[in-house]
Amino acid sequence: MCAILDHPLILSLIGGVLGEYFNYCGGDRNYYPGDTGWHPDMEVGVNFVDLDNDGCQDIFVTNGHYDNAEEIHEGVNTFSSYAQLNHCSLNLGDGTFTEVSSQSGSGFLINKVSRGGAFADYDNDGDLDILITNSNQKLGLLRNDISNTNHWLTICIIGIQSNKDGIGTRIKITIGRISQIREVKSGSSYLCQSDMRLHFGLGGSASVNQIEVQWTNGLV
Ligand SMILES: [Ca+2]
Ligand SMILES: [Ca+2]
Ligand SMILES: [Ca+2]
Repeated sequence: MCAILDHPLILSLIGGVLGEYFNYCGGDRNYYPGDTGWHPDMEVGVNFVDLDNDGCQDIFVTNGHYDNAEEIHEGVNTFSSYAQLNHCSLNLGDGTFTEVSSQSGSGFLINKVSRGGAFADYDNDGDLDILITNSNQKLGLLRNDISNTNHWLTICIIGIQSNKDGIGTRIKITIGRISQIREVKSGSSYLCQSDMRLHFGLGGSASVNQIEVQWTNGLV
């Protein structure tokens, strides 16, 4: 069974927009929103991240089979491959996604046994970049060159009464009638740690109307 189905957040979304994404998650075949066919992928790491700073969470998926290469070679699993391609779908903000992996550069054309994804703006140019962990293979670092004019906001939480890293702190920003919520986490994806600074895409807005901080001790 695919690990993502064990996550209560994913379960709550299956009946909604993302139901399309998880039509079949038996470990061998999946369908990416905006794409036209089934893929023999494992979806080991499913990550929600705003890669184009438009304020809508996109989906980045790391793929690589659990069955080892020898089992697949001997015919135990004849449908999938051990190494697989990773995938990215952009959120169009209207309840649909478009699958953009084939237009996203050479980093998406490499078959590896990927496990997890970590996200940080490592070059501090305002967009989130992607670090990919691969089983018994070198890491992958994908620099985000999407280069649009969207604005962004990055918030670093430092606790004084709550824990120093602010883990569990929830931030809500509001622009007009639209709000976004992020929570400081100490781990994400499979055995990965993303930047603990919270990153918000603001789209065309250069400012926000309100920032609300809900600390773990209850203070707001
Ligand atoms: Ca986005
Ligand atoms: Ca960047
Ligand atoms: Ca960039």
